[in-house]
Amino acid sequence: MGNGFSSQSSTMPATSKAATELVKQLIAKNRVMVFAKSYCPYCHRAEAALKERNIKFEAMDLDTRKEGDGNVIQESLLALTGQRTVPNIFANGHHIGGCSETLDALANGKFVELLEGKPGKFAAEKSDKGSAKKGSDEIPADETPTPIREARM
Ligand SMILES: N[C@@H](CCC(=O)N[C@@H](CS)C(=O)NCC(=O)O)C(=O)O
Repeated sequence: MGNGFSSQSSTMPATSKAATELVKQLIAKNRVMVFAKSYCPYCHRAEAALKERNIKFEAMDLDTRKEGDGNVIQESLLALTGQRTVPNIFANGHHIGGCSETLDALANGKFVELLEGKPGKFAAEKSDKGSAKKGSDEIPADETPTPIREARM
């Protein structure tokens, strides 16, 4: 008790649980979510490609988090997706991959197809905090957690 994460039966540390929950929320609540690092050229390239196509996205730089939990978040991303590197990009709840996969998916139409199609498993895993709007899979924008930065450039 005390930190809101106690009494879980899993062996995962509380901090990892919190990070995993945050990651899932961000993926579920943002049509396009980019986990990045501020100095990462692959991240800059992928974000530029999204911008070029007027695809709006949210991004989080793991290396500049005031909370200092970037490494834990990166571990959570690895556990969820099998991918450790950044950028780690999601569209409509689907894991796209890194920069290369994103550029490929943008070029061959798969990205937009996933974006506009059925929500992926990460969207479906959004936590139910009791504020679900009836009959809607849309995620209320006002529930987006805070630590998101504006798109670069
Ligand atoms: N092939 C990957 C390369 C991505 C990559 O190497 N990213 C570096 C940062 S620039 C990375 O994540 N390194 C490991 C780390 O920062 O923990 C892609 O296309 O996204």
